[in-house]
Amino acid sequence: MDILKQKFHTKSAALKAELKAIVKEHGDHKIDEVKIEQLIGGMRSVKSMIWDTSSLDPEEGIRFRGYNIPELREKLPKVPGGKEPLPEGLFWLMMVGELPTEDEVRWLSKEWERRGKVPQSVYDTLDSLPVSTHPMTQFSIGILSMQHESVFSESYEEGMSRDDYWDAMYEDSMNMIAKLPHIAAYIYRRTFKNGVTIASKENFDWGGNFAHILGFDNKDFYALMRLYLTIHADHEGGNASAHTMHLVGSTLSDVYYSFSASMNALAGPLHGLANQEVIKWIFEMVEELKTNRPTKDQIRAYIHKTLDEGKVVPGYGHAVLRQPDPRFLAQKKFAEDNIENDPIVNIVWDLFEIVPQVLGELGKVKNPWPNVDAHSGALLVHYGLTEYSFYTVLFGVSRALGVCAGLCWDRALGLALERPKSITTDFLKAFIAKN
Ligand code: CMX
Repeated sequence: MDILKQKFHTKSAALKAELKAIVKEHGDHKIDEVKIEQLIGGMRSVKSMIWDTSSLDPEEGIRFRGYNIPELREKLPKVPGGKEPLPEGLFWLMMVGELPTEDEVRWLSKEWERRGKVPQSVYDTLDSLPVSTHPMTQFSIGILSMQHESVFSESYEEGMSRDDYWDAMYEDSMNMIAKLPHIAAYIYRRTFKNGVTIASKENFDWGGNFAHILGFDNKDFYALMRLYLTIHADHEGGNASAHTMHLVGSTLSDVYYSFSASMNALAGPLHGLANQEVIKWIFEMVEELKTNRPTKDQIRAYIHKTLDEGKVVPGYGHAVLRQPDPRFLAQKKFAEDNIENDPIVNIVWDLFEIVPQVLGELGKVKNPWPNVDAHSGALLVHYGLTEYSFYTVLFGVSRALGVCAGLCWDRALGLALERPKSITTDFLKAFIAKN
């Protein structure tokens, strides 16, 4: 058994026993109540699932196993001489709750390199789709087309014991994560670069190699990719892509079914697709104003126009956060450290000053601050990755780390089939009349 799997098994078996005892002793204690506004308003803040890999505080933002983003940037292993954390290290942390050593992270990079070969049938499936197919659709189909390789599904069919679910889920998760950059890069190159693909570098890290096979051989872009893949990985369990993974996986669907579904949730413009929408909206502004150095008054007027047309300002607002997203701030810091006077980055920074004022004046937006998607596109554009319909795929490759770690834990803890209770509007009206 490999070193990560061994540690995961020891830790998860202990927590499983603890949870069993908690249910036995405290199972009937209430932890939350549901208001009618939550029932109708997308279940905001209803405490209803276990998710240990990260947790989100409305004021402070995300912590991964207790570490915030500045702490991760400092403490996670890096490439020699590098400044940004390796996403492999974050996966290790989410899986076992401990910061990995340099050796452990190097082992994981090698392990994903070893498991990374994508079956030709996946590329053939992708090639059967029109190149105009949205990259997220291609990504979801590419993931699902690997399902026949699932160790979990095969073992289940052969009569696997419930005690072994975690083991098969670990194998599937490691295999799939290793392959995702290759599938994503293939989609990028077939869609935007005439199908000319680039061979992997040997003995390279997962994020650095992803940047390389996308076609961006620049050490700052490698660093950006490592940071990007780290900060997008997880945002506790209730967001749409994580919750979808958890829900679909709870039926004992394997990682390929679950993650393909998760990516279909990420593809919505109120969730991950917002990263494409932000840059599209900025490009449209630049085109309409015929300048990539608009004044603040011009930007303010453009925001008002967007709102007057009944649209949302992409990249702003959040269902849980009530402060600027630390993932936005981490990307801003990266730009401050590495990029000088880039017009699109400057627009993003001007928006950061103006949008919260405008949204605040509306009086209804609970969080007028930027989220992760408000900054990511400007950094990618700076390094030449301008094809914004691909951006959500990058988010998806990163999100796999958090939701796969989550799914391994779900199966290791023996969490149940998810099945909340729905009610009819007649039931609701009768309840109100009675109470
Ligand atoms: N622009 C305009 N109006 C906004 C807004 C924005 N960015 N954010 C919220 N509002 C509006 C809502 O549409 C809602 O209006 P109505 O009452 O007229 O329906 C009102 O403000 C209250 O909404 P809220 O409680 O503040 O926000 P929600 O929890 O309902 O929604 C979110 C959260 C993210 C869907 C919303 O802020 C939004 O649409 N933002 C733009 C899209 C975006 O950036 N999504 C990415 C989120 C991060 C991610 O998942 O990647």
